[in-house]
Amino acid sequence: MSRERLTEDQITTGLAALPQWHRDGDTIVRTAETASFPTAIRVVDTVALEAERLDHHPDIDIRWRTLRFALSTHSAGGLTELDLTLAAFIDRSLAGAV
Ligand code: HBI
Repeated sequence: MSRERLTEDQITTGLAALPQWHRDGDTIVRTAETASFPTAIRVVDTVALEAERLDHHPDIDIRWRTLRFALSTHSAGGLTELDLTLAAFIDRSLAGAV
């Protein structure tokens, strides 16, 4: 998967399919309230395995049941297809956990 920095148009198009995420400069961010702390940790574990598979890792903040994910491609200095792909995976992992 490409680590080429996305254009503004590509980012806008990509975020249209990710309504739970918002742009913060070169990062996209999502928070979610999960059903319980163990549920939150299970989501993080699922995401961690996919992050390893993609060799692309989110910043994750865990506060009781609230998870905050932040994605950016550090090596590209901005957003890439990897960020959008992992964001969609995180959304799927959260479905049924919130
Ligand atoms: N995760 N978010 C993010 N950004 C990167 O540039 C990155 C990563 N995980 C591993 C990784 N890069 C390695 O492929 C090396 O580029 C460090």
